[in-house]
Amino acid sequence: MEIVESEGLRLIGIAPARPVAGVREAGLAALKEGRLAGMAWMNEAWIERAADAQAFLPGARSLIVAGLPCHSPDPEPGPAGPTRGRVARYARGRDYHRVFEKRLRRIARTIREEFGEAARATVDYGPLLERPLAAAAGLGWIGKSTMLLVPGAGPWVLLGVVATTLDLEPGTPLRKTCGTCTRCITACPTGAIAPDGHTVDARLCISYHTIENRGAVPRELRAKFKDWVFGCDDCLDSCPVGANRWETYTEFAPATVDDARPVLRDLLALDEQGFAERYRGRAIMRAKRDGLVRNACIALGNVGTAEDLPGLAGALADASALVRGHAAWAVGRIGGRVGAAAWKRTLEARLAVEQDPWVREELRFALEGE
Ligand code: B12
Ligand code: SF4
Ligand code: SF4
Repeated sequence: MEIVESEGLRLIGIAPARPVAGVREAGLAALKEGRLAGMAWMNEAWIERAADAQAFLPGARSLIVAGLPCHSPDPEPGPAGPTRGRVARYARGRDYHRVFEKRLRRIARTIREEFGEAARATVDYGPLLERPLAAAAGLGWIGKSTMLLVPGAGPWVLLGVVATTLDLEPGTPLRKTCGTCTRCITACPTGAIAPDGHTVDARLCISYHTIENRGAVPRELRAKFKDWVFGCDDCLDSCPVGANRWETYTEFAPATVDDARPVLRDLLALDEQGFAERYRGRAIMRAKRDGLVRNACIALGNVGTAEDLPGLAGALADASALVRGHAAWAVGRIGGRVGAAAWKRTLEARLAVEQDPWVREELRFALEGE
């Protein structure tokens, strides 16, 4: 696989381009039981296609599954300073979709040009369920967290696939399991991983809410989000597989402390233009400006201090109702913690002018408590 290795991809495996037994059914069950939450694009037709590589590339015989490592250590901002949030490790540098896709597309082009065979690449959003294919290729095994665990690297590997009509020797699935370990299940702050593992309920998952959810985050979940503002690595961080191996594709590593641990007040101050300037070319764009500022409000509600109240007071007047409602929640939470009296007056003043019924409800909740 010289063409693959020439792209700097070391973690590779080959799967036969056949559906993996049980995967279609597992995907449809997740949809039927509501575990895919509001990801409307993952409908029945998408799952049917994504479970069958023939729908992705008619006549495909082999799937080259590649992994890119993304385990960079946390930069430490120092003991004092403003309140900071946390970004999942995979999203701290350049958008992995772009970085990866470019390489996989070049591989597909080489296959077409040099071998005269068809080839098509995808990373993440293309219609292919990648983890079961990676397991079928022998790249790793699917852990109880539902992450693909690669020996030595653990869950810290991002996946991409090149489907081709080339006939390549497939790998052998590993005979490994998680054994009696249940660390990820215990570590998940919201109970999103099933008690026996192997399924994640996106409705409870911090990663889903901070990245994919375009609406309000259920109030009962917010306090469990800690300081996460984009994605969540708690189940990955708890995994003993690959835990001590810090290896990342250079472009995914944070260049500054702010890439990994953004100052939450700075996020509140972002307008559309500021957001685009700061996050262009990064996976964080997926959350959109209102989503990221909503997430910053939630994180501030959990870890913010009295010094964050003026920024949140500004967010109470944000153009986005989504932001205003979560800012109200955050003001109520910080106010309750620090006991400052002025926060109630801030909320009351906003309630006097607020028109949006949902934001009014959030303001009342913040004022009255549970
Ligand atoms: C939708 C999605 C999400 C959703 C739902 C996640 C979930 N667990 O279902 C949300 C937004 C919550 C999410 C979160 C994250 N995601 Co995501 N996500 C996806 C996406 C687009 C589809 C996954 C999917 O369809 N899930 C639905 C379930 C039903 O399918 P599945 O998990 O793929 O496979 C299951 C079944 O097929 C079944 N199965 C497999 N074989 C068999 C055999 C039998 C017999 C049976 C019965 C069942 C069965 O078990 C599998 C595991 O549960 C993939 C990319 C892709 N195209 O595949 C990335 C992907 C899975 N995500 C990825 C990442 C990195 C993450 C996060 C770590 C990001 C973060 N730090 O915040 C978290 C981790 C959360 C977690 N524990 O899974 C990586 C995972 C890499 C890896 N090493 O596993 C992927 C592959 C993207 C990529 N290209 O790298 N994600
Ligand atoms: S990403 Fe976070 S919330 Fe989602 S399953 Fe893992 S630990 Fe739980
Ligand atoms: S934490 Fe333990 S149970 Fe969870 S995926 Fe890792 S090895 Fe498996």
